[in-house]
Amino acid sequence: MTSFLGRRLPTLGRCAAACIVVALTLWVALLPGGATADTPVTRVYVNPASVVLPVTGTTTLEVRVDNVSDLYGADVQLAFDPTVLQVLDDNPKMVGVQVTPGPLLQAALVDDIEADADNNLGSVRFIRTLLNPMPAVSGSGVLLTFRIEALAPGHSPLDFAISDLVGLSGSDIFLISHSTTGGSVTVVPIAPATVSLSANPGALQVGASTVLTATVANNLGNPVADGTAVTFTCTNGRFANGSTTYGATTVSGVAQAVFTATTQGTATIAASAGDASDSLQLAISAANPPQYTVRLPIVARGSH
Ligand SMILES: [Ca+2]
Repeated sequence: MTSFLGRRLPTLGRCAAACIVVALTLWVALLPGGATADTPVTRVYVNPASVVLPVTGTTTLEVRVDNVSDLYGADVQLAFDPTVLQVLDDNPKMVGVQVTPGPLLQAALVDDIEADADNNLGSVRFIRTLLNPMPAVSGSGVLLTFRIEALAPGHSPLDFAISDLVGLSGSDIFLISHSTTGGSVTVVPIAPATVSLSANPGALQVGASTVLTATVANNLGNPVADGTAVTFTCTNGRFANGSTTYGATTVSGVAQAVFTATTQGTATIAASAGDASDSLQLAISAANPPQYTVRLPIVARGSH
């Protein structure tokens, strides 16, 4: 992929950067892929490499550069799945979604060509160069940081679409050979944290039915996602499927089941979702005795 740094720098029009620009453009053209014969000891990677977040969870990721020598500019692009996560804005005062430069490529004179994210395309782009007469930097450090929020369960890679490091040594400008290691984000559903079970009516006779309502909330106190599985169990009766176990799923955090009492006594009803559960007891009384209509024969008593 063509280096955006190489394409953009010539348009800057800054005298300080002019010599870098011309040489860089030539070097980018002469060194396709940035490969050199040197053994790569420099490393560009996402840290931490792997994170697991619940839906709505947030965390900060960084792009680090280790063991670099004479670094003068960088152009990196990370690709992610925008249906799984989004990048949060680090600078509300600017239009767009900004990421934050790290300390590695900091100096009194720098040019931030791009430091933002596109949450529609699923891209983070960071292009920055030091400006003459700032000296090149060597060592290890954070190139940029960005914050992410988990949107929906799934898995998103954080792959480097571009990772160009530009070095300056004396008057030589060159691409720095390095390895790149992307990252990954796994988003998991928020687990049910509480189940609250109720019955209406709360007492019944043998043969009568009651509606059981299980309200399931997550650890944030919000209704769990629609379709969360809830399992009802009972004694002294049966559910609408004729069994003592009934499976239902939530809508707006609520799942329901119909229980019919079959045996006088106390029925224990339970509902569970994930590791959360609740139970209640229902008093079941004997059915009313059947009502009979008795027709007595009418005996005519006549007079003689
Ligand atoms: Ca912004």
